[in-house]
Amino acid sequence: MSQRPTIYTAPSAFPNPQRLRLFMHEKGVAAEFDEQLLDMAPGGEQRSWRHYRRNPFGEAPVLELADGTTLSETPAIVHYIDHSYTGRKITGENPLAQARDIMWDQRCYLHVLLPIVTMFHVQHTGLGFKLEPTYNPAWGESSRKKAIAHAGIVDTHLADGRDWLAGGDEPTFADITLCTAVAFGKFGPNETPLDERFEHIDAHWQRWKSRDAFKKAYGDGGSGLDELSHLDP
Ligand SMILES: N[C@@H](CCC(=O)N[C@@H](CS)C(=O)NCC(=O)O)C(=O)O
Repeated sequence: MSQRPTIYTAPSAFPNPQRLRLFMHEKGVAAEFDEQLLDMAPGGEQRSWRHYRRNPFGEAPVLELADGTTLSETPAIVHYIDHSYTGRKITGENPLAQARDIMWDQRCYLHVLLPIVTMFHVQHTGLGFKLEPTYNPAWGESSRKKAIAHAGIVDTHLADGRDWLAGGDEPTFADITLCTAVAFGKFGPNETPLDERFEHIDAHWQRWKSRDAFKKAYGDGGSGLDELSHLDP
């Protein structure tokens, strides 16, 4: 067993492992972890009994500590690493900042990213029928409308001149979630480019694209987005 912690992730097109990867580069701790890429599709390694032993929900990302302890759910992994390693607290420096980060993260995750993910899974059969039992285009279209409507609320929040959702000088975890939602909206069949539709979300996306952490996190060339294919990490 490795003496270093391991993160089980996926190519950068997959938004939840990418939330973790972007966080780790923003925190500056990526080099302290071993990273194992799951193939996701078509092999579906994440749906094998080996991975179910790490995470009974069969999803990525997963953190495995050197003693074999496993953690799943991106915010839980992020919370653990943010508080176990030195450096800027990406999830907020004090209780109020942390609460604001959770508030905006929940809004961006539940009301923007998750509906786009749902659309991908039910409208385009996502990772294939081996993994996705449901094909329901109407559900997908409803999810898409939900994501767009709620992105409009996020855009209005960003319109007061702030750079980042919680109002500070640097991005917090909620901004990471919004970034991956924008990227996934632009991915392949999703055709929901929130940056094209919303001025302040576009500015937020452009701000992300100029950050080192973004270039490193998306530098694998696995995002499926042409505009990120020439990143120089
Ligand atoms: N709530 C989980 C969601 C994890 C999740 O949906 N991961 C996706 C990748 S973005 C996955 O593993 N999908 C593969 C599958 O469901 O088979 C988290 O925050 O980590």
